[in-house]
Amino acid sequence: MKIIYCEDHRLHFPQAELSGGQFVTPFERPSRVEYVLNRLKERKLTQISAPDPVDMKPVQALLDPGYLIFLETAWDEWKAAGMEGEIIAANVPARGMHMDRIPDNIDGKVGYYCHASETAMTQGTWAAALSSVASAQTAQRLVADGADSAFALCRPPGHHATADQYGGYCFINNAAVVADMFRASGAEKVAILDIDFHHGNGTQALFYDRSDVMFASLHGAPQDAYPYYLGYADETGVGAGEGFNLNYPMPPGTPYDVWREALDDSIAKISAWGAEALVVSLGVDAYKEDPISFFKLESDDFTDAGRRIGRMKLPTVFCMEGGYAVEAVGINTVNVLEGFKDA
Ligand code: OKP
Ligand code: ZN
Repeated sequence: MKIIYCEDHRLHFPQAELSGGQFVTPFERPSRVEYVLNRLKERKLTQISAPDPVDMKPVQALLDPGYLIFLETAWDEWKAAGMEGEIIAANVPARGMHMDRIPDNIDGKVGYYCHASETAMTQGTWAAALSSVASAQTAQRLVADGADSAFALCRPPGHHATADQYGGYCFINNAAVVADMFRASGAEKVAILDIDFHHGNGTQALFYDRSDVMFASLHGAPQDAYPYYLGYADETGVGAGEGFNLNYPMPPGTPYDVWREALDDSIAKISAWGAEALVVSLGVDAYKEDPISFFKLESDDFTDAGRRIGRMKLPTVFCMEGGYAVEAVGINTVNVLEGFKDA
């Protein structure tokens, strides 16, 4: 399996994440990628290359133009306004306020384009986010050109980012861009399977009214887990998209046998629909030791999950999402890929 990775991810490393009322070192940190790279090498998966330059057209086609300009210019505006620290959203439009009037003040703009203030932006965030989506795009082109599968070692992750909001460590929705590129390269039906512990709210929102991209997400129930305000089972799509959004919220302590039933159900639905290409939002934070999650998967379970996904025999692009038990992130991620290849 070809692996695409860009070292520019390191340009995004905020000092601080707001967690439990304190600033802590972000859980989503550069070393996560190093653990995955080391494990890939240990397992002799060495077909690793850098991405081609980012192609902004598919990104612009999917996302809000004002949001993209914001991401590109926010740091300079923040500094020009005399802000001393990293960009952190301190205000967001709440119930009863205007949801569609964009302030001129950068502090107001940040809140408008952000949905979760744990996520800081820095000088290098935009470049890192572009390098992440570039890896996803290069992986997509390899698969569209005939490879069975490819793994984009994306960082920062993407599945919480919507058309016009960042948060949950995500800025550009890599998996969504890949799905749209599969549509443009001829696939009529594209599925996105999100096995990250957290609900892929951004991906759901981007395709909620569409019948050409099916979205399935296995995640911690919103009553108990970020992103809290989306991810219920009764969110099934709207208009033409009705029936094409599948949510599998699960409670604290969920073990693999329960999680696997959800996985099998999602796989059965994607297969029965006749998807022609698959994008996997590959987070490994369902792992039992993950510091910010509450499922109970063991490392071997990720191999089994990969095998089940591989049995679909679909052209597949994996996009890295979350996973914060850093020492196990490499093992669990590569287990999914090896299970997939072994199917
Ligand atoms: C991103 B991905 C820690 C709370 C963290 C945000 C989680 C973002 C997860 N105090 N809340 O889906 O792995
Ligand atoms: Zn996650």
